Amino acid sequence: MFRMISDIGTDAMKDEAKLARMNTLQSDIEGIYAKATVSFSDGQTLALEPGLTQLMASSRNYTKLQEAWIGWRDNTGKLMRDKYADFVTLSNEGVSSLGYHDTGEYWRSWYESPTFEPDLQKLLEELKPLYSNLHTYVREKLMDLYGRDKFPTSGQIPAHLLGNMWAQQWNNIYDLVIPYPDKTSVDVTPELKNQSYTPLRMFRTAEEFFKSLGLLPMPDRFWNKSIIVKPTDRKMVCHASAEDFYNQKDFRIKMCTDINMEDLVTIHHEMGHIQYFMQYKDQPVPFRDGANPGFHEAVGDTLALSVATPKHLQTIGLLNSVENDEGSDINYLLSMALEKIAFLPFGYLIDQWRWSVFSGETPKDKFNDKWWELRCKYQGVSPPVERTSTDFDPGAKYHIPSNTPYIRYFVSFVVQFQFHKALCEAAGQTGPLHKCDIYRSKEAGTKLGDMLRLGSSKPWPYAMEALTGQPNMSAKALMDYFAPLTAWLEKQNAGKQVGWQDACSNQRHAPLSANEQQAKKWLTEYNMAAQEVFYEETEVEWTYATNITDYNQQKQTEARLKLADFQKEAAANASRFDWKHFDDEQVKRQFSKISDIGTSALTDKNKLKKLNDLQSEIEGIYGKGKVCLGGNKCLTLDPDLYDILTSSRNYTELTLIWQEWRNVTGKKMKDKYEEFVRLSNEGVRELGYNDTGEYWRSVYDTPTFQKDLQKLMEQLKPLYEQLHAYVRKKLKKIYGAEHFPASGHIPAHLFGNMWAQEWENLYDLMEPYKNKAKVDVTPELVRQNYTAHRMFKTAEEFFTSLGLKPMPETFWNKSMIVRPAGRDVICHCFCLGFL
Ligand code: KAF
Ligand code: ZN
Repeated sequence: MFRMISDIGTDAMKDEAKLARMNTLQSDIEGIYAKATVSFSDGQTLALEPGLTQLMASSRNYTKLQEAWIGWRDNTGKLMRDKYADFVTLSNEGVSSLGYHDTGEYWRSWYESPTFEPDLQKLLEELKPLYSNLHTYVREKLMDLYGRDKFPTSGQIPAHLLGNMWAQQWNNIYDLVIPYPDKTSVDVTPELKNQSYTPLRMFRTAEEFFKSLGLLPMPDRFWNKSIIVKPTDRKMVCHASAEDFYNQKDFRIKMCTDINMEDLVTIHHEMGHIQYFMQYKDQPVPFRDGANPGFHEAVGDTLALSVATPKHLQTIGLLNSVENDEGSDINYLLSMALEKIAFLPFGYLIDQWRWSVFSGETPKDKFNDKWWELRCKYQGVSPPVERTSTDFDPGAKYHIPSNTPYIRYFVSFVVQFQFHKALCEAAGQTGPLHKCDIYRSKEAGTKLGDMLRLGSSKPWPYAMEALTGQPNMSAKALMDYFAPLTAWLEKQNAGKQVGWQDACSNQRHAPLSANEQQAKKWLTEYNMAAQEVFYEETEVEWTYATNITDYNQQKQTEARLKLADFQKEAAANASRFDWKHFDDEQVKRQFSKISDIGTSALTDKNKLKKLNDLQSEIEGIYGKGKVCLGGNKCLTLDPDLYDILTSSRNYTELTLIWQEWRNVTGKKMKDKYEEFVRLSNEGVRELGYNDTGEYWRSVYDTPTFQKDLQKLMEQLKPLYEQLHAYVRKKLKKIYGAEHFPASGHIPAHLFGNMWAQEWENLYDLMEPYKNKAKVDVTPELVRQNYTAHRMFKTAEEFFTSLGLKPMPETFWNKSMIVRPAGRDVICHCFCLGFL
């Protein structure tokens, strides 16, 4: 095939003998791949298609899969390693006469972009979080199935467990990872078999989709000359391909079609190539090519994104019922992610490897090491058995022996979502991207056809702009498409170690003890039950705090006791497990938290009840505290006393309310508090803590916690002292020096705050520069008639501006943000998370 007339690649080789030698090597190598089979220990022999491919897709037998995986590599890559090394040398020599440093540089030149490599790297980085989350979710499921002792401690997934010989797409293990097994799943393979689909009917189905967009039908010659089933009488390279014979009428596909969903997608892929050939056939020969190689790969895949939607599959009679709910949606998106997201690092790394081989950075004896370095790092997959430098695992993938560049597929998997989005817009589809089906949209077809007809007559950004309205590659459309799944996966992976280390490790996880296995099960049950108990308790706390009555207090005490009982029982159950020796750190940590139940540990039920009663009573005293200054008006803390503290500068008045507040709260609870302390300490001593303070400090997990705090205090003290002295001087002027003790202290009631804990209410008295800008916005809030609700909304807007989550509906419906009339409430703001 010609690219551009003068850009003839390795054909530029001056030395005819070398050119011939190179071509021989190339066909030898491809021959090794095409003829390879694997013979199993049970006597069975399988070719890649369909036998090994089906086995990798459907077997769940660890050793059988491993046998297939090793056998395929022994009989392909390993046998071609020497020839491949020679081939690389000759290939580089060929392109050097065109002025390229090596074959990798030559291949990259087709993209006509000086920033091609960093651009790809950036795309991959954007996509990595989504891939990592998918990887972690899948790994967890596979660990449950095959046992964690099969998995390296470095976090990768053994490469033979992902339903595909190269672990490049994971859709064949969909059945092992279905999010909602009871909801719609879109694997139409059984239905294709059920309806006795033939390869021809699958091809006709694909063609019909192209035609429905007003694109070109496959010509008669295509149907007569294409090979769409594996010939039985001869060997053939089964890897699917599409051929342009450059005579404007001969276009063919060669494919060993199997009756399944995956091959239905591949047919669309290959037909996309044919459609491109036909659209640009009237261009001069040098322009009969894709805008770039990635575009060529993306055409059929773009259409297949519509074809795969449940709605479309239903339209063409391959799916019976389509449910429209979140579970079915997630099922679908996950299946698409196994096909599209799983592929991305694979698509990226193949040519990272090959470019480094062509450039000489990776010499022959490091071929395989480099390969696994990239596989471990980018894909997070590991070899199931140790590999050596005589292995040549890249050669087990068709595109290495056939010398087909691979970065085009990475490009394709990104741009096909950009194309899909643009075509969906042209088709007037407004829903989410993953539900869009452009079937029968002539507008979409016209837009696509116009772009395809350009061939390679213009640099690819021009074609990109013609279709999508902007000239760049971007991951945004893909991320948008998968957005609902991204959120869902993050939730599934909460508390799990997401990702893996760069390098693979030979060390495997210890097998889960029966004890740890049971513990994991128990933990799942605990989490479900705990969520309910916590919810109930929180609801009761809320009711009391927002309506302090004796009845509600009674209810609160009961709920607290119930929760304590639950925690005590859970802790007792947890102690039956040997959790301190578990392998899974996350499980260990959960057990440690479940066992750490604080005062609920009190074994004596009466004491526990007493402790809770005291706590409620104490809180009640505080909540009901009012200052009555003669007359009949009694003042609440919030807002009455706060208002006075904020504005009054009357020494006597301030003294009075300061003192009264302490009389009606602290003083009244002193005896109860003493008893409370005693019981609380008794509780945590049952857990081995000396006292409640020690227990509270334990949550910081820091042995030097108190010392650290002390050091911080010392560091902060000079600044505090300066502030203190400044404020003291000003306050003395206002209230008279006679109120200030000689020791240098400031009377605690003069700070505009009941506890002198914050002093911002003194700002107007302290202001250093009277006529400079002030940042107290209170007057402005009042002037603009701000409501509590508007203030909350203002705050929320800041969070969302950072891309953080908005407050949910229930937050706005159920929160209490102003003091209600006619009942006592605890106004000290507090947040309850209802689980
Ligand atoms: C793509 C899509 C879905 C899954 C996986 C892929 C990546 C890749 C793979 O690893 O299977 N897909 C293919 O290899 C599909 C075959 C092809 O259509 O890309 C084919 C590869 C090939 C075969 C023989 C010689 C050269 C290339 N490409 C073409 O037939 C082709 C491409 C561009 C122009 C003309 C023909
Ligand atoms: Zn292709």
